[in-house]
Amino acid sequence: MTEAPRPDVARPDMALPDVATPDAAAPRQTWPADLAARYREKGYWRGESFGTLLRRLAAEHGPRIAVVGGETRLSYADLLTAAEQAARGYLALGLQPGARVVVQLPNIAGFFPSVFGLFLAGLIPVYALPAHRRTEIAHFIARSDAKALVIADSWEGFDYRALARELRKEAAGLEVIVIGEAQEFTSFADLGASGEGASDQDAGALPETDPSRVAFMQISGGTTGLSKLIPRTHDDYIYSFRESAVICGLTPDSVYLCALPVAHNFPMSSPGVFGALSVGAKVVLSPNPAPATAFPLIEAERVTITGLVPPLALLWMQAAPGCTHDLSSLEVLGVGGAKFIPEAAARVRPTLGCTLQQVFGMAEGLVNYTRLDDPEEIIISTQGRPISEDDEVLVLDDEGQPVAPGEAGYLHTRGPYTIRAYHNEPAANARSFTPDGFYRTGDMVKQLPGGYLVVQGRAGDHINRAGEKISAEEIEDHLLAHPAVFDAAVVSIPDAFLGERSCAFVVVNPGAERPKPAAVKAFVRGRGIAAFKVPDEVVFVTEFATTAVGKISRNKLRAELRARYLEEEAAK
Ligand code: AMP
Ligand code: DBH
Repeated sequence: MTEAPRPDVARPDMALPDVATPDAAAPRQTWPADLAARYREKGYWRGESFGTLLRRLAAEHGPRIAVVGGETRLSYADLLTAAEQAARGYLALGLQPGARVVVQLPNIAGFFPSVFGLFLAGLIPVYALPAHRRTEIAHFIARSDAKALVIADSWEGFDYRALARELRKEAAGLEVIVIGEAQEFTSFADLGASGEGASDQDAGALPETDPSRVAFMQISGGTTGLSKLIPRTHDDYIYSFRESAVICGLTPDSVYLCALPVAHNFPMSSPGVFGALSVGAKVVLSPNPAPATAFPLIEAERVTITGLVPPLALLWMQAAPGCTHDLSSLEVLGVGGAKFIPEAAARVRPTLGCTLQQVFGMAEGLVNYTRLDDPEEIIISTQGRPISEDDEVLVLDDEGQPVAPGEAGYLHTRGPYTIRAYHNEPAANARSFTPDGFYRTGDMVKQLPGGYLVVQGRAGDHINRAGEKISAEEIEDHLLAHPAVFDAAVVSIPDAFLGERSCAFVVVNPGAERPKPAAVKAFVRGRGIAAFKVPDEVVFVTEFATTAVGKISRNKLRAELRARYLEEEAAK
């Protein structure tokens, strides 16, 4: 692997303006015309937007329950009414169709009316996670040129209004909309509440949306530097979750438990909350994924399907045997986000009494599933096969040549729901996409007969910590900001529970006093980033290896540090 150019972290808004469009920063996503025509012909892209989808669902399933979150139960009809009201409210605030709106919401029912409201208003959500903090949200706002932020008042002891106040210091015009107690900000509940009878006569006031345009932006876990924004169109994304719903056996009687953060691509779309809604099923939001929270919900709502990352699946398998809750309604457990080892996979059916479905996906597009009726051997030992027969998968060697069947190689892919470019990232785009439009996933896979993939590892330098991807480079940059730090390298260390944990190797400045590891961690956390990115371990070393020609590549350095650490651990 060649060393990637380091992005300019200090200037996240650096983008090439496009003079041809009025909104130069508007996200775009386009496929070559011949492929777009093919995807339409084959019925993948149906020309339905999220707004039209919700209207259709409300017409077909009106009184049925769509969303359960805490005490709130919304029918499909309720959801449409609330979303239309929100849409008018957003527009009344002066937000123009096409504008980006960062949405940072936990697993609460209000997620759905607020997001569908944005879709109906032609606004473009940018999904942040509840764990993100000042630095990350500021980056998303700057990179997307967002005009508004939608948050909850507070959640799990964190006050998101305080964060919004901080952000407003940098982005004075930022509109902040709060679900809950709004304080000085705009209350979501007041949006579009223009008095009795208003909704009927205003019903035609919402803009038309072109389904081939960008609907929202997801966040990439990021292999280098800061998270990149992933523009997904209505057509492509709706196809991915509509087909996922079929593959995952969803029917209107299904009940999907959203235990992972709803804004994450996996619980959002694989098949996720949108896949469930797309067939008229019921979505139940769990405030967190702990067995103590989720198990009572499974029993009370008769949950049939959910999705977890491997460490949580392990936790559930540990908790299930002794628990007093009736989990017998559970039919399918999707596990993905990181590699689920076969030994653990084999225990799912015996301990939880349901079918395991391995899910290997990425917010950039391609999603693979084991099929529910696959032989147990395939379910346990592979990460599934692609959704679509038009998902093109290449497994390539170091020279870019296809490997022999069954050999490990780099996974490249393109298809009807895999992006062709990140938003405003010329350097990353040149690196991550081939000239003929394949996405270089960075994953190492083996392809078995039938197209089943087995994930072997990956090429890039990120840490996959319980399904959360952490860019080594991003954390190294934060460490370098510490006055006592001369150099830093962050690597992944295999971890029995998390899959991987992060370890920061730090060289202290000559003359500086060596800080305590806890102080280094506190410093990184204090930089305003998500807690999951704070290094799990800090190891001080006297110097980093260099070669005769100067500094060795960071990838090599990280690999060496990791190898030395593992050797020392093994010798203990
Ligand atoms: P992101 O691009 O941030 O959405 O993260 C997607 C990445 O997560 C993939 O490219 C894989 O590296 C990893 N991943 C997702 N699901 C699995 C899985 N089932 N097994 C192994 N790795 C996975
Ligand atoms: O890890 C992921 O990003 C992921 C995992 C499973 C994903 O995006 C998905 C399914 O859609």
